[in-house]
Amino acid sequence: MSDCLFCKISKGDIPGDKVYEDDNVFAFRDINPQAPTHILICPKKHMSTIMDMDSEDEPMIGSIFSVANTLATEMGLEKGGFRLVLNCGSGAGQSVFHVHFHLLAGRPMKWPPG
Ligand code: DGP
Repeated sequence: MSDCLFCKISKGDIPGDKVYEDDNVFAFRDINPQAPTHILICPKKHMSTIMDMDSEDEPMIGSIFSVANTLATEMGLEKGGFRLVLNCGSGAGQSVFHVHFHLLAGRPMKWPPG
């Protein structure tokens, strides 16, 4: 989508500190980190929220979990634990309407999240 911030980062039209990219998924560091490690993992396909998903998107969403696994392994996050979070809708805190998972690590995590 031409006016989507994360689509622009995906295409390299605006800068993003990318840590992973393949044909379907990309990941980059959050501009406003909420933990020592804060990475956003996104599908390249533009979807505003997971409510736009259909069954053909299931493999791609599965790939996002594989990317989280890969990054957590590469960055040594498993021992300290990490959180994978998706906000759906402004009421849940979503501010950028391109599906993304937050990978957060490096500090104690509280439950339930605020
Ligand atoms: P959410 O609130 O769940 O929609 O998360 C959006 C995240 O996107 C938020 O943690 C801040 C981050 N963000 C917003 N604009 C930019 C940007 O231009 N670059 C990067 N790297 N992250 C951004």
